[in-house]
Amino acid sequence: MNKIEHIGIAVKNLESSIDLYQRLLNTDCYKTELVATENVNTAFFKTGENKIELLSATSLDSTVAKFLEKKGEGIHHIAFLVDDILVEMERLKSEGFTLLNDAPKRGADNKMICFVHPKDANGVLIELCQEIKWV
Ligand code: CMX
Repeated sequence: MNKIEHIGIAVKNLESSIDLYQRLLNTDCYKTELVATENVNTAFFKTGENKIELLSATSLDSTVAKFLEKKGEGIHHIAFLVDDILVEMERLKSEGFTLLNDAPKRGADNKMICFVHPKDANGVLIELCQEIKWV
């Protein structure tokens, strides 16, 4: 795996959290995006080379809504950039990790994504992501 691509933070109220993180990081949110397939609204910040993704739920059955109910607001996942998501998924499967999707799916910020179950990673939800290249 390559560098950490972003850290995802689950928040109850995206609008007020955008304002809070703008003041905290002293930088503007550069993008908001609805990811309908994941039932989340997202907002992205850049700090140097690093990215923060704020996530709020768009429905009660969203995985983020469940997370907020169980654990409250806070770090939801760590995303790693990979060169080839299919190769990395095969490697992790062969190492015995539980992948939460059989095939890469389209995530926020122009990425193909796949998740590793937090039970297999010391309680941390891991996301693999690969930039979608348009031809
Ligand atoms: N980080 C750490 N632990 C988590 C977690 C998270 N983000 N989400 C759930 N868990 C824990 C739960 O607390 C629970 O722990 P206990 O068994 O100790 O209570 C355990 O994982 C299983 O949770 P669950 O409630 O039984 O199952 P869920 O229905 O909540 O599903 C998970 C959990 C990880 C399988 C589901 O959240 C999932 O598929 N996540 C991947 C997709 C996703 O999170 N999408 C939103 C982000 C999209 C984006 O970034 O664009």
